Amino acid sequence: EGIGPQEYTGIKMQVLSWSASAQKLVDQVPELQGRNVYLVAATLRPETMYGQTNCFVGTALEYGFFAHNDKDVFVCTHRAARNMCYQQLLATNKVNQLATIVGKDMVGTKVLAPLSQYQEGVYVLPMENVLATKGTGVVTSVPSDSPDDYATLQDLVKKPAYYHIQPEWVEPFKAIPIIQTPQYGDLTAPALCKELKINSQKDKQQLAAAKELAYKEGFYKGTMILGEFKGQSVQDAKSLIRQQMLESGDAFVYSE
Ligand code: A2H
Repeated sequence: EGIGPQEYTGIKMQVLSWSASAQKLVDQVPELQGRNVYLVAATLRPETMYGQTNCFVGTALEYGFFAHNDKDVFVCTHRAARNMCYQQLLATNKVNQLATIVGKDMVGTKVLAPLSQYQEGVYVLPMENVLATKGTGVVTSVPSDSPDDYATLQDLVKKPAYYHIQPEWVEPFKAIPIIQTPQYGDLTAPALCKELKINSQKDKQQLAAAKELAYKEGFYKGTMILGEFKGQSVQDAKSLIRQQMLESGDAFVYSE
């Protein structure tokens, strides 16, 4: 990692319907009744939000519920909430955790991913390599442009029972072409995973290489092929899309 703070875009993914286990927990917390709850994901690539197909949590990670204001509650790690407090993103000066939930209990929850082509909602799914020490612990998934996301989804499609998920939470949500590059066409991550023979999220070394290649090619040579900034370079579109999401209230600036 580089030195100095990393500036992320926090993406608010509103909960549309909880998984059965999460619903049970939420029902027991008076402070959560009548409020909008959002899983918040930290991303470095806001221009890819058109291609969101799901979001990922770590099954063993602990998440908290934290009030953002009177109406809205954020779900993220306690560590992220502490950072958010310092950045005046939460309702209180000190971290006030309203409830706790383990990642596996949120799997199967349906959330609204802003800008996604799947506006009826997408599912919360498990990822093995979600770090507790980075971002919010919630990762929004863009399999068209993120090799990690694509490889993880391939695992889930191949072994739904092993991962304790329903095939319907994954299979209908195909990768969406959103950015074109000279080298990899309009589905950069699938093309790179094929080229580097990546078959699983467990192929960590190849994934690190793929991540680097995807980022460079996408950022320096990519063109948007979907959405309001279609035809513009990724370099130009990135800040425009980010700004738009900040203004609409679908996103916020989050640093660490
Ligand atoms: B990125 P950096 Cl399309 N654990 O968003 C593991 N990965 C995490 C994480 C965590 N706790 N928190 C965030 N991330 C992911 C989009 C994306 C991302 C694309 C392509 C590449 C990419 C959609 N997923 O990241 O170590 C998030 O995934 C590759 C670098 O701080 C976030 O941006 O650089 C990125 O890693 C932040 O990683």
